[in-house]
Amino acid sequence: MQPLSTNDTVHAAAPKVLDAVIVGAGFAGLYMLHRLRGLGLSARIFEAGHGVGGTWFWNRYPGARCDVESVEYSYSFSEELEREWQWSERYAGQPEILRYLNYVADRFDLRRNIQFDTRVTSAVFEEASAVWTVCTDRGSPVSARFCVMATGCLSVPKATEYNGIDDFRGKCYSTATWPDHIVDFTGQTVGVIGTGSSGIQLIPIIAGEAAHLYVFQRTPAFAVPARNDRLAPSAIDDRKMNGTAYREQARNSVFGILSVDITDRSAIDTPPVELTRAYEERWARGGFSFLGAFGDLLVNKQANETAAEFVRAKIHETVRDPGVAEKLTPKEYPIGAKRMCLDTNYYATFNRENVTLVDVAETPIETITPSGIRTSDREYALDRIVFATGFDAMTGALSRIDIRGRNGLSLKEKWAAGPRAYLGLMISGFPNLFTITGPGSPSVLSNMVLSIEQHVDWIADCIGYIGSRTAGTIEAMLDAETEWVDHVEEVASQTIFPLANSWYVGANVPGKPRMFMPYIGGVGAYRDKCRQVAVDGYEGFIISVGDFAG
Ligand code: NA7
Repeated sequence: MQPLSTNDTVHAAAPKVLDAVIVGAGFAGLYMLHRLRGLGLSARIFEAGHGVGGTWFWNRYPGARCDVESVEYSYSFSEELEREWQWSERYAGQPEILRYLNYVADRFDLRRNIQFDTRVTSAVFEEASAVWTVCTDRGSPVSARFCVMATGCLSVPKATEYNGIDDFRGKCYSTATWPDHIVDFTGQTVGVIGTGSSGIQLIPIIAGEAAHLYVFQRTPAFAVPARNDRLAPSAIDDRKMNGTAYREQARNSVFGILSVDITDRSAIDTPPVELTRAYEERWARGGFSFLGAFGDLLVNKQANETAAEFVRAKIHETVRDPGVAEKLTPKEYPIGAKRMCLDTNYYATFNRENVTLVDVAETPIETITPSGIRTSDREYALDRIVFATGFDAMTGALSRIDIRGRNGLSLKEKWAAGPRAYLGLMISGFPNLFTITGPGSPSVLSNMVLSIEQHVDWIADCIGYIGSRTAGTIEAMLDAETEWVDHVEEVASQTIFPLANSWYVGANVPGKPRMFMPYIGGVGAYRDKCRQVAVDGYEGFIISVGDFAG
């Protein structure tokens, strides 16, 4: 491809056609920019925040921490970067991840092509010229041949479903848009709504500060110990010695996370004493390794129940009040079907005098009042309310942008019954538009950074290939897309994942069509499929070659 310009700067006054617009400056957008610049292309990132980091820029609530181990949840594309950066803990906290992404942005000189504080409002494909016109809330529209959505899977907080927030006299916070300063809960009476990963990380910390904390729980979560710690020197040395091999193994594994360490044993065929021993061993290890204890936990309900029972017993061992323990115990869905949480003092927090669990499945929240929260049986007077209520996952960020493909077709219309994409990478009817970790790819059921790198590399290679043909376009074929969407559904139906009302199926957002969005066929198998598609000349895609006007 002939680069239309190099060294694009965000202040360039003259309107022009960029090679690519990238939306979002998180893990995905930063690496995408680096790869495209490496191809000699002009690219610009638009980023709504005033810094890099994506979800790690916004989710700065106390206790925010990644649940995938730091040595795995990091880029592998640069050996120099791997050598230079040293993680301090087994699981990196949000501040450290944000420092890392800032370091990456500086290290690879990425900021000069990022326009911060700018939200993309629309992206429209102009058929005559085969370019995308991208509008933002700041400045003139920009045209680009390729449009890459690096918008994140968990980046749009779910809208609040309760009335009365504006009348609340205290202060409200959302974990997903936490202020950029320390929020002090000392002496306050606080309510936290939501007990997913964010709530579970935040609750023990607020409990340590607040005069009283009310936890409003709708669905209890399964949580296993995180066992976070400083990274031991031996672990650091081991990574230095064997890091490259570990990365390669991870790329060919099921989740892209080696520490899950899935065995091929079946829980069904294992005698009870051995089952308990295996679960105790994984419980002591900490993290998602718990779900790797047996190979059938995520595909067989009966096997899964043995792990669920083990965790239920642990909750009852930890929480002194049996009534509270019972309310904290999940019974309605298999363990892992909703994202399992990692516990650092979460269950134990309910032994504190200043913490009260409010079961809002039993007594639903009716409204926010000027002085607190009213449930069906009483009002709770509060100084602060924290919403840890989750995200419009996987599709939220895309549906907020008015994206229009061929014949003015809007993505919202196309996805009215649920998201449809080929390999989670491209959408039929939307040429030259790529979605990094889009629906139908392993994404949130994998190591996000590893999956991001795989998508970025595939997209960069594809753009290089298409770009070498004069002003060409690439677009998913409808048949290939349909076949892939059916395959994603079929694979999911053989697992326990669809059995919960989770955000994986869109069940957390009222009115969102129910559809299992991530691909659970395995990161390794998925990579092979993507690689083969490319090797076969982009099988399942239509490539148009030609001179378009403009
Ligand atoms: P999650 O996992 O979606 O958790 C949200 C929590 O908020 C969950 O317990 C929800 O209960 C609860 N919730 C949501 N809406 C309401 C309302 N209206 N009333 C009461 N409770 C509500 O989001 P997180 O931010 O914790 O974690 C998201 C991901 O980030 C996580 O999986 C990791 O991958 C990182 P529900 O289960 O819907 O009954």
